[in-house]
Amino acid sequence: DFVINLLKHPTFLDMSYTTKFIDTTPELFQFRKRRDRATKILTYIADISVNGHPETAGRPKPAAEAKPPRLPEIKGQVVPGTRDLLEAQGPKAVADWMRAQKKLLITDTTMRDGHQSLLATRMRSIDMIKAAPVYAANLSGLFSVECWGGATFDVAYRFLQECPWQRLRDIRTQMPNILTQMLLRASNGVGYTNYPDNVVQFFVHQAAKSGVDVFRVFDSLNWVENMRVAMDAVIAANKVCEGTICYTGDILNPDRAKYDLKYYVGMAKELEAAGAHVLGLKDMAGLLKPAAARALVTALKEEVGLPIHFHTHDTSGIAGATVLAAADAGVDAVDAAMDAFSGGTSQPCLGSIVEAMHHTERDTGLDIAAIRLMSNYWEAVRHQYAAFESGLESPASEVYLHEMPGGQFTNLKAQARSLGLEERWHEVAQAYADANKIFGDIVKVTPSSKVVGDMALMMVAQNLTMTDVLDPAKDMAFPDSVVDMLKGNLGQPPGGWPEAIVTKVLKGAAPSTERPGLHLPPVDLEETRAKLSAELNGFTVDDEDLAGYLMYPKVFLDYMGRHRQYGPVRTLPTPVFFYGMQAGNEISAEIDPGKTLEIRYQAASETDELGDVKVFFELNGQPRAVRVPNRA
Ligand code: BTN
Ligand code: 3PY
Ligand code: ZN
Repeated sequence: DFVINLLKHPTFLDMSYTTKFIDTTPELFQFRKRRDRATKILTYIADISVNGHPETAGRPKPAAEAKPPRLPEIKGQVVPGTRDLLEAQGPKAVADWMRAQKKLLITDTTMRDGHQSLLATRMRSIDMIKAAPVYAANLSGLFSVECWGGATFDVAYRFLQECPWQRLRDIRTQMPNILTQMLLRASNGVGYTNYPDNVVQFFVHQAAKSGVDVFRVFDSLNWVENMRVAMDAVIAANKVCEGTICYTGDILNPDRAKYDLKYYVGMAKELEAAGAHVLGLKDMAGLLKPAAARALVTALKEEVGLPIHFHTHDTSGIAGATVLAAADAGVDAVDAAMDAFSGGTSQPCLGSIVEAMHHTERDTGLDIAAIRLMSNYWEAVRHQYAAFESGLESPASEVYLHEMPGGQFTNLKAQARSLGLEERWHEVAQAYADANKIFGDIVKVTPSSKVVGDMALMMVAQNLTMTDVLDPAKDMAFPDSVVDMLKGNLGQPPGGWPEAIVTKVLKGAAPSTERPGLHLPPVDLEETRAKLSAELNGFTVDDEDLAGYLMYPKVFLDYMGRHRQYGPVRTLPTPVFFYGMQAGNEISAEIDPGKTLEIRYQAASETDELGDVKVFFELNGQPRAVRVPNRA
């Protein structure tokens, strides 16, 4: 098939090809004959074994002696948990129960923010799905497991070659008694831009159907007006709506009066009036200091009738103290990551919080031995992702200067590296703080944080100071994201955008101050489905696929293209997915419930005259060979 494609290709026929032709002409590999899924997976393994995975090239490798992750034993029956309460009595009953009981409730963030903040969001579904039944049996006292949303949606399709919806369904099935939780960027869905209202509604509806129980809904500028569509959709789905405040600044600092106690209490009341069941307090950068947490939680408990769920990051190294202060002040639930996925830009340490509360009024009731064993599993999982570690070595009080979200920190560092600015990281941190001032001191969280990051990188790369940027006489080209934000396309920050920078960036054009969704026409869902299906040669596009495509059209199509070529690679063990196999290795991959491929890697040929390598496998005891191009 390959040779036929090659011989018929116009570039080949007119002899204009170069040595790169085969590598740069993917249609040569589009064979008419449908290959079976086993062959596709073997092709993937062969390709990675011969060429390496593009994402791990040049990165640190897992230690040779690293042990495979071992799951803790299941202890006893699966007993009813928070999910059973939601199913039986609905979201209001969950909120009432949270307030009425004394324990400090715990959300485990390992499967979402933990790896998003430590491993560039690269944890694969298989490592989570295996853990889910152990959570159900041994950790049924958790309030929730955050395992979806944020950056995980995009990264699953884009980098992990797997379907985020399937991950959700599988976790849900394997862990039926604990609430699942997602992070939703309100009208920005799980993307970086405002979507039409009906797309947001469709997405929430599908997420609820596929298995999300608790939706933490936030807006990247804290604009409640821009949160209502998403919040209403969650409420309509009869799921828990956690209307969320993003915390920035410092309520104890009189020089940061824009975000003072009154501001947060006011926003909390707006969220309560908007119908939130739970009040989320999202400290995405880890800026809330212990004394401020005490004051803020106390005030919110007095002024608002909702249970409060606190989320923070340990970038500064003192998030544990903040959690304890919040607990003392009566916060109802807190987020933490399993020990092996905690600390640094991630959440504070779950096991240590449980220990700290033990034998106090607010004992969590969780089994510390079960937590330790679970964390041992996560520790071994983390070792498999050595390529994605950030190398951040210690806590950093610099976070109070730049205020970068934990989930952005390592990403921005990688972006700086790719621009040759890694040596100038501390300048980037300062420029990030300056860019924030230029925009009038805003909340920085996806997607507004990305805009501030883009601005900061431009300032450092072009040696621009804040004065340069604000100078009306000094002409410059701003990043697209900055232009878009100042046009009003992410919404309005408290007090509006500063006039001078808007005038300069928009060159006098008038910005919009209305809710972006007000002017985005609804998408015709059925027409989009039909077009997408046609583009995919008649593939049946279900609601999950459609919702994925609506969030990320190109990312989704690229995913589908690779899926056609490589098949269900999500079923491969993580080391094989990233590094392939070597002669003598043997693995199994369960491609459907009960249908398992036993794969043994035998040998690889020399590269032939077409530039291909032939790789020999044994598949369920039968010899199989596949041919892949050697791109090395
Ligand atoms: C990715 O693109 O990062 C994940 C999907 C895997 C794509 C495969 S990896 C082997 C082959 N070489 C490439 O450069 N892409 C495909
Ligand atoms: C996300 O939106 O992905 C975040 O983690 C924001 O904190
Ligand atoms: Zn977070």
